[in-house]
Amino acid sequence: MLMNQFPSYANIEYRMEQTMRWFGPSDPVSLADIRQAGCTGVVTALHHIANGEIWTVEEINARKKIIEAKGLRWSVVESIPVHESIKTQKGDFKKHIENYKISLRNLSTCGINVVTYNFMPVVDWTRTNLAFPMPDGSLALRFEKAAFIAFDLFILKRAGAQTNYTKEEIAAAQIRFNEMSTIEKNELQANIIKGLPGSEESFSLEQFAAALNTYEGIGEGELRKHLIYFLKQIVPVADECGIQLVIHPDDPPYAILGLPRVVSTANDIQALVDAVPSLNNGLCFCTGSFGVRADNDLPAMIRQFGNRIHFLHLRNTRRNDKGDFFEDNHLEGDVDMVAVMEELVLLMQQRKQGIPMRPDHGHQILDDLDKKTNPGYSAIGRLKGLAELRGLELGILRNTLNKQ
Ligand code: DNO
Repeated sequence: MLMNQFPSYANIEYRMEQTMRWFGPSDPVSLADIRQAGCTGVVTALHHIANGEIWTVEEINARKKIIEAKGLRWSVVESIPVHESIKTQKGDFKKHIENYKISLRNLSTCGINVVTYNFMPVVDWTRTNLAFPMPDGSLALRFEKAAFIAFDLFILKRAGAQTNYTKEEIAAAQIRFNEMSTIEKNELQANIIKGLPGSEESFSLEQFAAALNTYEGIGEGELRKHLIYFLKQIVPVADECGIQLVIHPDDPPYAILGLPRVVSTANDIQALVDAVPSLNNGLCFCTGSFGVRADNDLPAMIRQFGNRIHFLHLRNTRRNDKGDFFEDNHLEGDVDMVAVMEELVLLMQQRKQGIPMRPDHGHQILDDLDKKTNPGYSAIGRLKGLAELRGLELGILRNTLNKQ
């Protein structure tokens, strides 16, 4: 193919489907904003429906209509949350699994075929600081280990927490706690227990402690067993109605607060694949979550699980040797985004399919610094990430296709 015959980005057949997350009609970022960012699709959920309840065809169609009226498509559901009872296998968890199946069938009836979920106990994604200043004055999200441990030991005062940390970690947390103002302590607590955007749970400190206690006796082995049980129940339904289920990895990708986590590494994913091989037992490939661990080789993971990656979250993180990380610019940080994109371009050409992608999070920059935004989900920071990723993909595509 000659350079000057190269199709424009929009006309390339197998490439990422550009989407952004939208939190529904109350999101300060509008569907028009998302469209102007160059997206054709939206990632959203029926956040007003209580966790564990059925998503009816009427509710799904009503939301779909709003999206389509703005010239966009509802590409991916993120998320149908998994009720805590399913993770602990306590109480009426069987009823909640049945409800989940009905919601999947209803989504399929409405023509929506990719569904994201996670299996993190009690808390979804976790950060200690939602406004970490970058040298250029923009604000980023950050996870600071000493602050997190300080919350666990000195604010939550979780029984037995001392045994989860080394002496050095406890000492660092004590120093960090001593230097915190009351405002900072309150913010830290709220960031961890009030729920970040998209996590459907919000707790008081007492409720939080009680929720953690429901995991007594549930270690990694049990949690994995419960997840596989859940998959064995829902994947056949997904197969039947043509839904691609995609599990989101743990964020951060290791155990926190004494709770097990089982979706953090390639081995974790492989265990799920071995138990339930259907390709509808899929993966939301979140580079920001997996990328926090130096032992996760992201390009290799794309090669290993490529045929079941049905949704992409592209974002970068930068870690230090203390176990802290912050969310860096999309093309900077520990994730080699160029290598990741090269694998993804290859994968989509091989599969002859585009994969929906959303630029995951973004810094607060420019006008968004003065606006009330959902942490991580400001318009301009995400637009910047999206534009960079789209350009990177086009450059790689052009190179790859010109060689064919
Ligand atoms: C954070 C998000 C997560 C994700 C869920 C999926 O920004 O990526 O909240 O939506 O873990 O269930």
